Amino acid sequence: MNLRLVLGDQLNQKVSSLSDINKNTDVVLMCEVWEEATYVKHHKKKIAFIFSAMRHFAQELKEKGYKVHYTKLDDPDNAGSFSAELERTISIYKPEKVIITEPSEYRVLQDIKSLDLDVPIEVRPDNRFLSTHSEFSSWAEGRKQLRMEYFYRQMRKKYNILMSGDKPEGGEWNYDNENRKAPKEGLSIPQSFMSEPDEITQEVIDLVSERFSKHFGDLYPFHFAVTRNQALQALEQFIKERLINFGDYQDAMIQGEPWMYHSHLSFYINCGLLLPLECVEAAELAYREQQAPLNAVEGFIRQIIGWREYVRGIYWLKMPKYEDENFLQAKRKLPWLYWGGDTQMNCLSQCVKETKENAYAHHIQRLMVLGNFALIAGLDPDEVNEWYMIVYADAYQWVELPNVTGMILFADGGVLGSKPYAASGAYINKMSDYCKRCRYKVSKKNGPDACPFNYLYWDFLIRNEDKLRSNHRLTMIYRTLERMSEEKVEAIKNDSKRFFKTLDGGEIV
Ligand code: FAD
Ligand code: DLZ
Ligand code: SF4
Repeated sequence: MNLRLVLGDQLNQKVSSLSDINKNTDVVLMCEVWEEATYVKHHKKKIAFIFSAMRHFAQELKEKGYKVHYTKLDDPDNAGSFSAELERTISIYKPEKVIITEPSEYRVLQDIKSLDLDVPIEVRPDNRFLSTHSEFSSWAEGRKQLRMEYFYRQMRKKYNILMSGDKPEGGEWNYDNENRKAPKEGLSIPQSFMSEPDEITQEVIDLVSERFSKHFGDLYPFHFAVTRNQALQALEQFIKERLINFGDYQDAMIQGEPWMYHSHLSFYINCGLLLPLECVEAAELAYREQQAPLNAVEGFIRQIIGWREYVRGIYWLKMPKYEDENFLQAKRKLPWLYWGGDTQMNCLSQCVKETKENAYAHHIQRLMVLGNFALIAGLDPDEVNEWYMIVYADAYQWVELPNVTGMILFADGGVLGSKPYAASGAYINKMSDYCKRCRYKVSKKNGPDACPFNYLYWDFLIRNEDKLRSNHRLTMIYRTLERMSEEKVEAIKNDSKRFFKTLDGGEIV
C-alpha cells in the first residue's frame, strides 16, 4: 500500500498525489497540526476555513470509498507537525511508499525533503497550477527584465484563451486602461456568496475559538464556502452577478463595501476547492455568450493566468533568497494600527477593519492603501510579510511573498515590477470615498492637517534617491522634485519627521 499525504491547500480530487490511488489498499493522510497553524498566528477565520474545508474534503473522499486517516487538531495522539504525523502514520500502516504533491511553499518542501524516513517518498509536480517550474524558468532565462505582460501572453496562447486564431480577442492583449473607473454613487453591488456553517464547520469554529483566542481577527460571522460544491456555486454567482462590472470598478474602493465586484475566489482556488482553469473557462464562456464585456473578462483572466502564475513563477525562481530581500533597507516596525489600533487616517482604518472582520481585502486595498503606506513609511519587509501572511485567508507564502516583497515594497529591487507603486493621497481620493470622512485633508500638501500620504510620498523619494534615481520610470518624478523650492522640500521633511516621531512613539496618527 501507499500512503498519500494531502495538505490543507491540496483539496481537490484531481490533485496529482491521488491520480492513481488504489481505493482498496492505499490510505490518504490528512492532518491538522499545531505547528502549521501557529508558525505565524493566522487569522482565526483563516484557520477555521482551512480546517473546515479539510474535514469536508476528507468526508467527500470517504463517501467515495477512499480510506482516509484524518488527524484532528485535538486528537490525543496528534504529533503536532507534518513530519511527526507522517512518521507516526508510517509506523501504523507500514506503506511501501509515501506519495505527495509538491507542497506549494518552499518551507514545507524543505521539511519534507529533509525527512529521514524508512520508506521512499515520491514528490509529484503540483498540477493545481497552469505552468511548471521548468516552463517558467525557461521563459525567464536570458531576459533582462521579467514582466508579467509577456508571460501572460504566452499563457493565453498556451491554453488558447480569449484568442481569435493566433491574435488576441478584440485585437489587444490587455484592456486595463478601461478598468480604472472611479466609484460612483448609487452603485448596486450584489451580495457576496455566503454559506451557513453546518455541524462540521460549527465544531471547527468552536475549536478555533477555544484554542486560538489570542490570534488576530473575527471568527464570526463565518460564511466561506467549505466544500467543492459550495465553491462552484460561488464561482457561478460571481460569473452571473459581478463579472459584468469587475473590469470597470476593479480599482475602486467604497467605504462599507469590502467585496465590490471582485470574485472572492482566491480562498477557494488557493486551497484547491476550485481549479484556476475552470474559473477562467467560465469567464470566457460568459464573454462568448455575451453575458460580460471583454474588458471585464480579459481583466479577470489576466489576474489568474497572468499574475497568479507569474508570482508563483518568481517565487520558485528566487527562493530561498527572496525571503531576505530588503533593497531599500527599510527598517521601521509595523505600527499598531495594522492590528486595529486607532488611527485618524480613514483609508487605513477602513481597510484594517475589513481585514479583521473578513480575512479579506481586495487588491487595491492591499496594494494602494495598506501596501502603499508600508512602502512610503519604510516598514521592515519581514514584519510586513508576516502581517500579510497572517491576516488574509488566501495567504500562502508562494503568493503572499512576491506580492509583498516584490509588488508593494520593491524590496527585490525590481525583479517582479519595474517601479515602486508609491502614490500620494490623490490616488486614494480618486479611487475611493475614504477621504470625505477623514480627519486629514487630502487637498492639503503640508502641515498638521495635510494628508500624510502627500508628504510621505515625496519624503520616500527623497530618502531613497540613491537607489531609485536611476530608474527610468521615475525620471519625470525626480525632475519634479528637482524643481521644488527648498522651502517646500524642507516642509516635506519636517512634516514627515513629525509624523514618524508620533508613529514610532506609539501615538495615534
Ligand atoms: P479578484 O480581484 O477577483 O481576482 C481574481 C483572481 O485573480 C484572484 O482570486 C486571484 O486568484 C488572482 N489574482 C489577482 N491578483 C493577483 C496577484 N497579484 N497575485 C496572485 N493572484 C492574483 N493573493 C492571494 O491569493 N493570496 C495572498 O496572500 C495575496 N497577498 C497579496 C498581498 C498584497 C500586498 C497584494 C498587493 C496582493 C495580494 N494578493 C494575494 C493578490 C490579490 O490581492 C488577491 O488575489 C485578491 O485580492 C483576492 O481577491 P479576489 O479573489 O476577490 O480577487
Ligand atoms: C494554512 C494551513 C493551516 C493553518 N493549517 C494546516 C494544517 O493544520 N494542516 C494542513 O495540512 N495544512 C494547513 N494549512 C495549509 C498549509 O499551510 C499548506 O498546505 C502548506 O503550507 C503548503 O505548503
Ligand atoms: Fe487616507 Fe489621506 Fe484620504 Fe485620509 S485624506 S483617507 S489619510 S488618503
